[in-house]
Amino acid sequence: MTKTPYYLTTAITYPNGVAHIGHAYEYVSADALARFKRLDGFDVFYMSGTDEHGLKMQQTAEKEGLPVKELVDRNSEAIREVHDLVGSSYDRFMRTTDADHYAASQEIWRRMEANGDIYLDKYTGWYSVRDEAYYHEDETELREDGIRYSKETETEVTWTEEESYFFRLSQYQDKLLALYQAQPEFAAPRYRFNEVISFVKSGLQDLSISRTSFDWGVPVPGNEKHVMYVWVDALTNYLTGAGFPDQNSEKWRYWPADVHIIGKDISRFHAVYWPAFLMSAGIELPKRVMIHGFLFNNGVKMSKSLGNVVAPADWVAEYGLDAVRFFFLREVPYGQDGSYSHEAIIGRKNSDLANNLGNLAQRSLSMVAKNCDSQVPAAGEFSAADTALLDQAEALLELNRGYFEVQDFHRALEAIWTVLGDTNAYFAEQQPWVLRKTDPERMQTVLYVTLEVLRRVGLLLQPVMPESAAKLLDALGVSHDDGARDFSAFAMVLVAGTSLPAPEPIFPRYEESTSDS
Ligand code: ME8
Repeated sequence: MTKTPYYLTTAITYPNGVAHIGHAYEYVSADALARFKRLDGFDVFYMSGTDEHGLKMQQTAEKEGLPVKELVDRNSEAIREVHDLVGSSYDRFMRTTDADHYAASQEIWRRMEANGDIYLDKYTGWYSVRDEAYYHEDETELREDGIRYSKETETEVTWTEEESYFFRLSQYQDKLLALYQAQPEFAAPRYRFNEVISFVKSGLQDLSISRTSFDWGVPVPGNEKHVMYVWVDALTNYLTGAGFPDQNSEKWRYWPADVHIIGKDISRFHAVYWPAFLMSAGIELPKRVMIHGFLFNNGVKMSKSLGNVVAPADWVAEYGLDAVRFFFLREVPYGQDGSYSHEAIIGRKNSDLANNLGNLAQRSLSMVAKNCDSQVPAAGEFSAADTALLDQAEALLELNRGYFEVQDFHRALEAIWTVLGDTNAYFAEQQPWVLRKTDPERMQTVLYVTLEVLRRVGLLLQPVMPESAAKLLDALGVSHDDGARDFSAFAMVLVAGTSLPAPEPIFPRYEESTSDS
């Protein structure tokens, strides 16, 4: 049976610096979705990468005294290392300096031009290099320091006057509004999508899409004095990944993308400019743009000047990778802004992971080791309580599918932890340690039910905590073969008599170090 293609992307990170914890958040959330879909039998293509052109990159290189290609090579590699560090299982790491990306960008340009949507004129107005974005005068303000800033992003803007190609964005207002009407799920969450819709309703002006004052970009076909505005080539990376313009490429099966995962600061580029470019070029639109929120350090924005920028490697070293991944996806409702603190992370690690899951696994597996000859026990007849719990665990797959489909990661995890809470209550109520003496057969059934719930939980936790979930499944004697670890294994059950390894703690508690150093 051929698998259904599923294409998801993150934003491509600017390699003008290193990737911080906000970037890692984006990679981990996309990765969890990619892993979920793979386990659920889809033909997944998950792409991330780096956005290497534009004035910002050129200026950063000048400041560092490096040729710009050297800067982007170095930083792109460091960003890829952060992906690897956080277990991000990308299928391609796109670099916009890759040769096939030049070809794709020039082709989309030609198609927009052929459609009559590109013309040459002169741009006069404000530009933020930090944001790589144009602003209208009324979107900026002159501050006391004599510098003009973008009101929305608080970045410095500079006056720009140059010959430029323009894209007839103004012609797309009605078409975009019709798209939003026809596809209410085109962007999410709703409140962020509404901001986009208001922006479009307020009127669209043509967009400057080329620059002549520097050359670090993709040359405009037919006029090499110009390089493309960095966002034209950046957005096109999603097509490059799908083999564009070669529609006979085996990669083309992935287009249109199922979801672009991006942060709230770039929703306008993805939900306004991008569909307009694609409509103009006669290319199918992506199905969904999922806009996540920002992570704040104890409620405060991360910034170099405040010295509160967190390196993903520090967190992984301090808390362990899976606890960090779990925290990202459990703590903050996806789409909303969120805050992190040391206390919040160890709260999740100790309460959800060590207590509710780790202890349950450890207690039940130790009893099995001692009293059932280290083998999956045989279940007798199920009581109403047994059946209710097993049914709840079974239902988790459909629930998780629904939540992952709309990137509601915290709800998916919440549902799993509700079942774990009920399983802990069941374990306490059934008292298998008492049954050991009074009714050993019933004890076996209770342990079997507990292990079977843990197996289903272990299967579903693989996308979020790959390493720990694998350990849990190992401890339950789940085979690595025959699809026993993908979601089709929801149709199976644990087999009595399967031998189990000696139980080892899987989710250790975080202990505060007592030294004052
Ligand atoms: O915008 N919390 O690149 P970028 C959560 N190159 N997410 C955050 C964040 C935070 N504190 N800070 C940044 C760009 N992000 C463009 C994208 S796509 C064709 C081009 C997110 O390196 C941000 O919202 O500034 C974006 O989705 C991603 O990190 C890369 O940001």
